[in-house]
Amino acid sequence: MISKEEAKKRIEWLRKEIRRHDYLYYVLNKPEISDAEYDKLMRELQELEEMYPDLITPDSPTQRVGAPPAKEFKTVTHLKPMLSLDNAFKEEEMRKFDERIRKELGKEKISYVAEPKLDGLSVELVYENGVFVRGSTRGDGINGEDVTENLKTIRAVPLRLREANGVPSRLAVRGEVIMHIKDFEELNKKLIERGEEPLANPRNAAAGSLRRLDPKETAERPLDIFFYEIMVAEGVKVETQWDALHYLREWGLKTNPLIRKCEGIDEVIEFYKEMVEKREDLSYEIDGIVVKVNDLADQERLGTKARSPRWAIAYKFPPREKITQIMDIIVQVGRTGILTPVALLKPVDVSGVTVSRATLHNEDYIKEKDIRIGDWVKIARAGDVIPEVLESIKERRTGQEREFRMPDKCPICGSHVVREGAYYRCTGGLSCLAQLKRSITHYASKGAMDIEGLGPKIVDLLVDTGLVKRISDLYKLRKIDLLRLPGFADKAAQNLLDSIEKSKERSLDRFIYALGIPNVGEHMAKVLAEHFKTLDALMNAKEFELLSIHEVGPETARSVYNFFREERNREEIERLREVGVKATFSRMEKKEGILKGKVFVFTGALKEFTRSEAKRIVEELGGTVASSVSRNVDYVVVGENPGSKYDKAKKLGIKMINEEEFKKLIGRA
Ligand code: 9MJ
Repeated sequence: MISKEEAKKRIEWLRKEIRRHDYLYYVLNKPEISDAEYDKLMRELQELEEMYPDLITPDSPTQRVGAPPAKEFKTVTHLKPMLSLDNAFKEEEMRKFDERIRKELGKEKISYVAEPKLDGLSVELVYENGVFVRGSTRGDGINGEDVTENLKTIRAVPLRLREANGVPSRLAVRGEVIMHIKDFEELNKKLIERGEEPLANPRNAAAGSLRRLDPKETAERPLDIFFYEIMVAEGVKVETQWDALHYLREWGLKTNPLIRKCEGIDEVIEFYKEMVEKREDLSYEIDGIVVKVNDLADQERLGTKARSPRWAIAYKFPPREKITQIMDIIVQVGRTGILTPVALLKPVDVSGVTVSRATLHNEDYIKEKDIRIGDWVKIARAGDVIPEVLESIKERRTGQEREFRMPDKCPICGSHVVREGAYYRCTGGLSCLAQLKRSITHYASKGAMDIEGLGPKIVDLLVDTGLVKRISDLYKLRKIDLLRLPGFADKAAQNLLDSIEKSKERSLDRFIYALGIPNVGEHMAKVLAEHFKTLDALMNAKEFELLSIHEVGPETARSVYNFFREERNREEIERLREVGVKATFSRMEKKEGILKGKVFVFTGALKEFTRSEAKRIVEELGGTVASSVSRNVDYVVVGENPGSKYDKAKKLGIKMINEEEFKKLIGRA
């Protein structure tokens, strides 16, 4: 056993090293080690702390989750009021804002800082001598709720500041807690699978997740944070907002890389226009920009009104809402059998995208909002989230509208429908063709077994003609079967067979994800593969063993365990192995990829890949993807309708390639 003296030294080294990697990952977005290597450092630290519990300190990276559930949140008075912002919607209002400030300060041109306005939950964090001691929600601006333990579970919140040129004896900072759109969608999928209410949007999801009384539940929710304001910094002189952002970054507090210093209002308006476009590419939601006078002495002179500063304003984006009519309401059956009512709409353009369907979530939602077939309704689209019906406009009713009823039989297979919480579920399992089709589509999808050419349309054909009755049937398809199908020429048939054949070689983590186990997304599948190394070990794992894995919560452990207790799942896995699916563990070392060290930026739409697919491919090959163009970038991949990144790349003389060249680089041409 290692002596206490040695353990202490090693613990200190490990903590420092883990903090350094957190900083590289969260603030600089330039990780140096793989997730697995990071986990190894964490595990070693945990083991040493278990051996010598008196060496545990509250700011140790292991202390993120551990506090017991609270009965209620305590009230905290903020060190300084957390102000809200006035809104502007038009360029004209922004020019007036600028005019007023120039007049009051007697300056010709104002230096501003323009920031994307994150649509999340505002929080205050207090650090004393570099250690995180308290965090609270905005509340009414004066008093908020103490969510210290919950904030600690967010990995991007440092428990200790980086000691770059010293830290303030007391620091209060403001930031926004957000949930990324992809995480929000995965969370909703999970909630639906468990028969719980899904959340309305990423903002509500972030707020609801942070305000769980049990910090363990917050820890299971993927939250992120950006910092944007220093409220108090004792012992440090900060002169401008631009410097403040610089300090935040130095102390290890992540700031938004898109923030820009603008000289004069014209540059602010230029930034706004760029962000309107950029908004579509971001992984999180923004609802405008925040414009702040850069000079803090000037801010002081301008002062505040009752609740909002006179030196800042929110310049909001136009709402992504439209009014249209519901032509019909149909019911869709998802991969796990959940029935979702979907409104078929008279097509409308919502900020550049034609929308002809919108989700109605569930029967209760329709009842509560009294939405009927034939109603005129307000619909909204937010980022990549499926459009939803917000409300019906009762004044426009003619009396011809019809109420919607949930069917008591599955519209696809006729099986019984059971109610689970707010949801209805078809009991047909994989004998329901809708569930079977969606399971196969998921199995073949890019992040899973990546069977090129096996999209929803072909899956429909294969299932409807009876060629495929279960996933393993894919591997029994013959060319003559495919040639009988409409639209299949010799080449297409051969290509599909080839890609099905190739999928036998996919790695264990992809196979685990492809199985469609509730609560197991791409990341969790990697965690499980990394831990168990073989499919058999995973299949035979006991629940407690699953639970002991860092990152695996009780829901996931139970769901994985139950999945492998089902005889029909084990049988199907056996059949897949018999036809040659290997699902072997392969360590994906970032550093060995053919794109090792290369930095990519994407602009414009690609034909064959979504942004997240392209990003995943680059990362799998060892490269990284940046969100903006700088001198560090090696390639800018230019798709259709490129944005301002194109011009910037041209200015900096960075190599630009088209989609075809990109495909060659990644070995897919
Ligand atoms: C958001 N929501 O992103 C402010 N905000 O500053 C940014 N909010 C703010 N700044 C002072 N970037 C009051 C609110």
